[in-house]
Amino acid sequence: MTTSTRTLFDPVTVGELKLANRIVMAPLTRNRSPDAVPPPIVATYYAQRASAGLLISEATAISQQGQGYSDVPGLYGTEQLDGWKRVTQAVHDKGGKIVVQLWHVGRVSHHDLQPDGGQPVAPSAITAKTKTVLIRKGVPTFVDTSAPRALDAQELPEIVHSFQAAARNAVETASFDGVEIHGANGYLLDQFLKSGSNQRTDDYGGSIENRARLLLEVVRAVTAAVGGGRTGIRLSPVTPANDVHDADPQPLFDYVVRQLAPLNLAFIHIIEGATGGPRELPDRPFDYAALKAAYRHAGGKAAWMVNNGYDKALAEKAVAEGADLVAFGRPYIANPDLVERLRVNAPLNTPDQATFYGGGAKGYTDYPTLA
Ligand code: 8OZ
Repeated sequence: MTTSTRTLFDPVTVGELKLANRIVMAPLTRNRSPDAVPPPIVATYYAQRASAGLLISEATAISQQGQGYSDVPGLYGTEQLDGWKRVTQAVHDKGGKIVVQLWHVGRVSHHDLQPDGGQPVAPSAITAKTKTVLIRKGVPTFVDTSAPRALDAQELPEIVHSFQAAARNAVETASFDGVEIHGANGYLLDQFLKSGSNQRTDDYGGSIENRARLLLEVVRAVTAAVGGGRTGIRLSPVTPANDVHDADPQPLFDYVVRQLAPLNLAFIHIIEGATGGPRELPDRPFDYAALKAAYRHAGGKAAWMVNNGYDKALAEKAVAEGADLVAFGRPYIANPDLVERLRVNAPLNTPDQATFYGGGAKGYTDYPTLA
């Protein structure tokens, strides 16, 4: 539950987490973790941003099968967990809170990144018209994703287990404050949800209930391991990211949030519109107020986190109208002291697109603070 004060800068309790303010650093893929291990500079980067009420880590693979881009971090090996431990320690030393985003990319991968060079996995054998990033000789290159194979239903419990094990390791071994399940942006769980990528005829395809089944199994397994109060989920009802599309998203997502209501999650994180793009899509209308109402009417008490294209004015309006948390993505790349800048209405540094994915300190830990 949240406190009754309603400004961006007030402390708020979210599940088990006591946050200093309502400003969240959104998950941002930066491709600076060779061999899936976050090196020390990653700790520096997150610690620089620790004044956010909550940091959500970049998407982090729960298994090698769940990996889809070069040099993104993982949570499935000892060295990976040690690397993350360095990050959580640095953030906690600055008084910050950090959750890790649990990621399985599904079909958004390349065979070079898969175990034994095999095909990526998906609900159905439909190739996504999208690109992934491979870093070749240090140069990030966008390449087509590889044709996936359809998962056998018998493989799904192992995937649920991988989410659960990653969550447990994240909290118990790497000392994260919690986890966010990546259910958005056209990755595995979103691929199952949406009719354009899920043409299964078994218990995991067809009806809304069936398409939502894997996501809900994952949420139940993760909350059983780390507690609902340390678990959030990110959803993107209408994003076209990674070539996902649903024929009728409103009843699908209303159903999903109603099912999430009894699980006592810490937060529900909604991407409004096209991820990193327009907040309104004329060909994909969606009623976010109705979504939130469906969740609250079903008894859901999690903090409601909104994201996509927010500036201070829009964020203040959202909070005044009942959003509990606002996640900022791109502004956090270039403004480690975003909370302070928003507080004093300071100008924001502009992020440099050329250094988003891959590389070292340049465009990563070298953005200036006000002081
Ligand atoms: C940008 C580049 C690579 C991955 C997402 C994890 O969209 C991502 C991502 C974003 O959720």
